[in-house]
Amino acid sequence: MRVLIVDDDPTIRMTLEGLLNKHDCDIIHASSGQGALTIIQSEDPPDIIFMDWEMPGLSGVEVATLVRETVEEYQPYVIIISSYNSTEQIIEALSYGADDYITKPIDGRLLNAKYAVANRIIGIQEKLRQTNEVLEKLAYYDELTGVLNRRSGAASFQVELERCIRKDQNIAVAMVDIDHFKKINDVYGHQAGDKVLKSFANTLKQTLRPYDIICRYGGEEFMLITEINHEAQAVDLFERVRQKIKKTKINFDDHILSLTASFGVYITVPRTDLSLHTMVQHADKALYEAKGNGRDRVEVDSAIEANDNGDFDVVAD
Ligand code: GH3
Ligand code: MG
Ligand code: MG
Ligand code: MG
Repeated sequence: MRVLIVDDDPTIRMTLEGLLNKHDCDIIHASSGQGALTIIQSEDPPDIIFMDWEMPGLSGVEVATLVRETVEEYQPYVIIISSYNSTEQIIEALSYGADDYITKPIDGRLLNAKYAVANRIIGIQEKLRQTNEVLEKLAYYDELTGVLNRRSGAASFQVELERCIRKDQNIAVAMVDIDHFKKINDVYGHQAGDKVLKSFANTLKQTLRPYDIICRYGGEEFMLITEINHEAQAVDLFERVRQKIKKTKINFDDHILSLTASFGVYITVPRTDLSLHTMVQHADKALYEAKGNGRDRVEVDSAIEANDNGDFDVVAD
C-alpha cells in the first residue's frame, strides 16, 4: 500500500507518519496541494491519501475534487484531515470527493481504524480491476488458444475491410480446418486434442504476418483475414502456412503428434457493402473442395482479375 500524507505543517506530517508506521505501507509526503496533485498524477500514484483541508494554494478539498474529475483509473482513497469539525463542513468535504474525514486533534485509534477501512476498499477495488481484466480478455479472445474469438474476428473484418479499401488492396478470407482432428481426440484423448489446438494456433500466429487476423471460428476451424494483392500471393502465403503446420511436431506424453490442415480461401476486391457472411460462404465452398480433393491442401476461389491498368476487377461474386 502506498500512502501519501499531505500537510503544510511538517509536525503534523511527522505525527501522521508516526501513527501509520506500524502498517505495512510505503509513506510519502507532500507539503502542498499542488505537490500532492503531481504525485497523484505520476506513474506511481498513492493508494490512500491523508490530506489537510487548509493549505496555502490548492486546498485538500480542491485536490480531492480535481482527482475525481481527472484521474481515470486507480482512484485513490482520500481522507481529509481538518480542525473544522461541524457536520456541515464534514458533509462539504465528502460531497467534494473525499472518501472519509478525520478531525484534529488526531485520535490515533480512529486514524488506524480508518486506515483499515481504506485498505479494505482498495483491496476490493483491485480485485474488481483484475476480474474486469480477465472478463475483457474472455470477451475478445478464445480461452484455449489465445487467438481472437469468433465475435471479435467478425468485428475485426470490418476494420480490415476499411483498411483494404483505403490502401487499395484486395482482401482474402481463409477458412482452415484441421484434418481428421477427431482421430486425435479418439486415439490420444481430449487433452491431446486441446494441446494440438493450442500448438496449431501458435503456428498460425508465427507464420502469418502481425497484421493478419486469426480467429477461432469454432471447434478445430479457424478463420484468417488478410490483405492480399493477387491470387498468387494468397497461394504463397497459405501454402507456407500449410507446410509449416505439416512440419510441426507436437509432443504429448510419449507420443509425437503431427497434423495437416485444409484451407479454403476466397479473394475479392473490398467494397463497403461486402459482408463477411458472403466471404465465408465462398471460403467454405473452397474448403469443402480442399477436403474432397484429398485434404492437406489450399484451394483458392478468386473473384478478381487484373485489368489493363494493373488494377483488379471483380469478375464473379
Ligand atoms: P475432417 O478432416 O473432415 O475435418 O475431419 P475432423 O475429424 O477434423 O472433423 P470432425 O468435424 O468430424 O471433428 C471435429 C472434432 O473436433 C469433433 C470435436 O469433438 C472436436 N473438438 C471441437 N472443439 C474441441 C476442443 O476445444 N477441444 C478438443 N479436444 N476437441 C474439440
Ligand atoms: Mg494546514
Ligand atoms: Mg476437421
Ligand atoms: Mg470442422
